[in-house]
Amino acid sequence: MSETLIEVVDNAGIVRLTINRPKALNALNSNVLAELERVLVELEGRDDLRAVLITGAGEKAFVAGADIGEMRDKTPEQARAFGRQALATFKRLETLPVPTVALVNGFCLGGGCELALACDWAVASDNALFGQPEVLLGVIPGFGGTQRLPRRVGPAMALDLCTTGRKIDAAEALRIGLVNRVMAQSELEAYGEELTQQLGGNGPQAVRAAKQAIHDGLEQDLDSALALETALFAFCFAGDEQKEGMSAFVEKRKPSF
Ligand code: DAK
Repeated sequence: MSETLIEVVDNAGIVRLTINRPKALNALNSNVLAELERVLVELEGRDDLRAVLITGAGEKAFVAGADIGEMRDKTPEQARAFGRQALATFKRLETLPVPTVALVNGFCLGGGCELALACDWAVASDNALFGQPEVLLGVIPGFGGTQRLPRRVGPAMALDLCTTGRKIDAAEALRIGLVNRVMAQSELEAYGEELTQQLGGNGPQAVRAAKQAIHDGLEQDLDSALALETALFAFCFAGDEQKEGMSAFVEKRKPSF
């Protein structure tokens, strides 16, 4: 029987995905990417989806990058196809309508860092190492790193990381805004669970609207983006969720979403 490359655990719409190639530090080869895409396509259509967490198997790595052995002999055309496959998959992850959390439990390099960048949240263990070391291999990031990294941390730091290939520790990743939280590795799992439960417990329509407003708004000029916010704000009043949330506050009870 073939190995499960992406383990999926679904707890009432809070879905945990584990990239399962620990012997290769969860490096992304075409099979992993194809399997990830298949799983994401299934998740895309689900109305009951609340949050998605993605992590790497084992205690050493989130993802140590694209699979170097697989890439080594590629022609430019094959490299283009590989890059397109990964970009399409990462776009699916980025545009899932619910919050996505990268739980970074170790090496987060190259394509691994790019995978984390395609998530809304990144939470890291204090032994995690981040970087875009592609120039050390004679290439550049090919899974969105040259575009998502500057949008996350600014062009100066993105240029620093992409042209030196240096690795940064979790504390520096936190300082530059690459990750949201850093903690001891022993606390990471519990925090991931707590965070996704928290995200999943909030009003699902409102959480989706907040994500859409931020993601889509960043692609627009400010006036259009503010108009989008108003439209989504008004949309929140169209369903039961806002009535329940505000009634619960007035009635001094917890909302039931
Ligand atoms: N690919 C394939 N195998 C990898 C790997 C990777 N990225 N990273 C680690 N492994 C494998 C190692 O080969 C080793 O396998 P065995 O020898 O045991 O069979 C196993 O994982 C354990 O690794 P190490 O023995 O090296 O473990 P260490 O603790 O000593 O070192 C390390 C850990 C993460 C520092 C080291 O493994 C390392 O430097 N790994 C490579 C990190 C890296 O350079 N990542 C970026 C890869 S490039 C594109 C353009 C560019 C890209 C993609 C597409 N297009 C335009 C299409 C590039 C993307 C990248 O991500």
